[in-house]
Amino acid sequence: MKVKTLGQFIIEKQSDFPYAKGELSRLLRDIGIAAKIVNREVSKAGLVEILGETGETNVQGEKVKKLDVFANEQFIAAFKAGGEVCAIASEENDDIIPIDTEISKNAKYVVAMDPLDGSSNIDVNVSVGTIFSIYRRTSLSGPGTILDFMQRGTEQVAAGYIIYGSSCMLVYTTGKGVNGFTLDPSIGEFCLSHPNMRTPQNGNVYSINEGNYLHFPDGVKKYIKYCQEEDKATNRPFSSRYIGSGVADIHRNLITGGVYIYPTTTKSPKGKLRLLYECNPLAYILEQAGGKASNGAKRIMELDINELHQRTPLFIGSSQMVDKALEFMAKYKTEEV
Ligand code: P6P
Repeated sequence: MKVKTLGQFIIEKQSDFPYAKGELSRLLRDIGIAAKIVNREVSKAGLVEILGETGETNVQGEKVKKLDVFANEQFIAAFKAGGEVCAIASEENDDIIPIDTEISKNAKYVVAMDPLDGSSNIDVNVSVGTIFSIYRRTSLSGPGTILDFMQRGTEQVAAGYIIYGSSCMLVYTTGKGVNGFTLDPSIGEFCLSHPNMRTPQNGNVYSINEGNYLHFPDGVKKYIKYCQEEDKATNRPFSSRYIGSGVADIHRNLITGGVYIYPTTTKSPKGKLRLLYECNPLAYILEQAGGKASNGAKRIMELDINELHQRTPLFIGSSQMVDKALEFMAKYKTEEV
């Protein structure tokens, strides 16, 4: 089979955007380069020097693992070197990172990212991932500002994730479908392995941390019981699959069909996942693959955003499964989401 690298694919698809003069293409290539470097370190994570914790905690109050810091630094360095980005928002940084270098003075884009999602799984060799979201800047010139990030998910220019698992995959969309690339370590290139990814309209996998069951909204409790009932006509009971690494769960469900839910809990009364650099990019990908993403009442990509690390409940995956869960949420609604 003829191999098509990420670089070849990006250039080929550039004609989809006649107005673009290659900046987005270069930015996507910069992401691919940083992903290869992070993957190399993640695959060595079993070695001592980068395992364990820095002892610091990030803005989420979570213990920061060295690989988190490494991944954050690699992507920031790649974006700065590429010159296409005027500001970065990262899960690892309280505030935005404005970029004001000579080569970025005409930068058109801002990037929001979770550099290493699921990092609590690093030490136990479970897949982790990077999630990124790209917007056109709204500010006119100079370094970007926080207002450049206060845009609804529908304004995204591109979004994607890298999953560092049994193989390293880059999955992204620029609004014309979803394509998946697998890293071939023998040539150090991401190669097109999953062209035009479509998620099944239905599935029989549900992903949720049932340890929080007692504190879930009634609609979620009822949906979980629905998933567990015997009913051959609808392939129930469904299978429960929850890795604890959102990118891994959502990537599996994208391919096999399924639904991932992180609802409100007492510990996370607004949900745990972040709207800007987790939910919106994942929502863009799932919608472009024929799936759906909601906060339990509203389309994720239409939610207003007014703070960088804003959290939201997330129901994402096969459209018919998300719809079913939303039916239960509407029927047993207790408060405005
Ligand atoms: P819990 C990882 O921290 C994450 O943001 C998602 O990737 C993952 O699905 C979820 O949180 C796990 O959270 O509370 O179930 O351990």
